[in-house]
Amino acid sequence: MTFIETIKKINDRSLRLTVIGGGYVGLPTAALFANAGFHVDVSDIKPEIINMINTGSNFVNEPGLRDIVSNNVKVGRLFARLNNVDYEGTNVFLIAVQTPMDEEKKPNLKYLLKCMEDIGKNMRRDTVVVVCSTIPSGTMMRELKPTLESLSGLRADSEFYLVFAPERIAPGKALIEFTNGTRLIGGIGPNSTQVGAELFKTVCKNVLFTDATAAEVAKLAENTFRDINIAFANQLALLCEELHTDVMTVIRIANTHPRVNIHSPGPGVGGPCLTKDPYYLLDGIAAPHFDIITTSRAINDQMPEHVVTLVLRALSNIGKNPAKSRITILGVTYKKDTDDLRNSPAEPIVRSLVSLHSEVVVFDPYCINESFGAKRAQSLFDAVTGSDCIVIVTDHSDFMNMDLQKIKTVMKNKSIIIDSRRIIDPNYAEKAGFRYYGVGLGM
Ligand code: SAJ
Repeated sequence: MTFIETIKKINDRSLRLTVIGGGYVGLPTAALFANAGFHVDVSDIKPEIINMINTGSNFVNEPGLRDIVSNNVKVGRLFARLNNVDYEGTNVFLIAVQTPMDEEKKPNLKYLLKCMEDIGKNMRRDTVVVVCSTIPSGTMMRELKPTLESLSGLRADSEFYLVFAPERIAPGKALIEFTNGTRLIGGIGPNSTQVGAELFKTVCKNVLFTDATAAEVAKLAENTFRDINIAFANQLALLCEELHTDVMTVIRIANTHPRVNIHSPGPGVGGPCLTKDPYYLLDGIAAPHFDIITTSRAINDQMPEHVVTLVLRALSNIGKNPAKSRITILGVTYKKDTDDLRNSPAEPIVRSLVSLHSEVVVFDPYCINESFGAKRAQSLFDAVTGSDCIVIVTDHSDFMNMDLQKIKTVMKNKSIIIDSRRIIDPNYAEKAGFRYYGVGLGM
């Protein structure tokens, strides 16, 4: 097959795809390519993922995804296989396996390298290999290209194609961001970029041609930029608490400047990306003398403890003992209106309060199975009844318009709200009879 024939076969959908990893990134990827007309196999090491896909259900809670999965399974375009390494017949590999960070904050690429080994040993001429997993800068040229070349005996960019096409989808908006957002296509050479772009054009409205290393750095830079911006907002919040002013007012008025866009402070940064990508950006780079990146990580990582400090200060101001107080945590997920618990700042907040022997009760309408060692309530009213203090940890829509007057009637006297997300109007809370404390609100 020539380069031109590969492009033609993408456009007539006659290439067969295997997506390795059927999780948060792999499943939407597989579903959308199947929906675009390709035959797609998903390979995963977890039997529950295989069963869920093949029965037309799915575990990734993304609007619209279940229907696309089940429709394409029904018509036979999407199929999942357990740990499938029978790559006979696969023309395109899309790799979406996890690339987790270890305890020393170093990248663990063992799943990705295992994929490379399996693919490299089995691939033929004209195979297309696309890496979607997040990887440290330089991995494609330094590690993946030579590995595939030596295992296959083929030359990259002329005899097979190798592309880095990072995912940039936010949980809860995966399908819309996948199809409408700009997809970076970074080939290890011009032919790879061209083939990758042609492939992604079948599902994405906008593709951007670049090279593999630029795409790697850009992917990591996006999340690092966001983490640094949030760290700045958090530092401003702490500063405003000392200066007895309100960070929300400060940010709102500063953001009226046409070139300023300060993010929001909060209880800390969670999720799988912003907590990891800054370290991947720095991986393998000589430690710089001044480093805004790890400093920002440290600022964001201290925010859960700051929320606990606010709780203790608020209780102490009214003479209540934390060990004799009932504390209600609203929200356990790291992100609003999702069921995603990964690296949620709720976990250190809850565990710290439990360790102080407070009676901690959590309620999250999106996630009723996890409580990080605290009690679990089935409803908002169960959670607040008899409580001394409400701590808002996740900015779920459900918590934005709570009837505080009604809630106050079932709480203990001198009740407190700690609003780590600043989603409640302090005047409204105080009118309802609460003592209100917010991250970044100096009193
Ligand atoms: N957060 C704040 N203040 C803010 C914004 C967010 O405290 O102003 C917190 C959130 O509450 C959350 C954390 O930051 O705990 C991360 O949430 P997020 O919405 O910033 O991002 P993720 O991790 O869900 O998704 C990010 C996105 N990247 C960017 O927005 C640059 C997404 O587009 C990426 O696809 C995703 O990382 C990824 O997979 O890399």
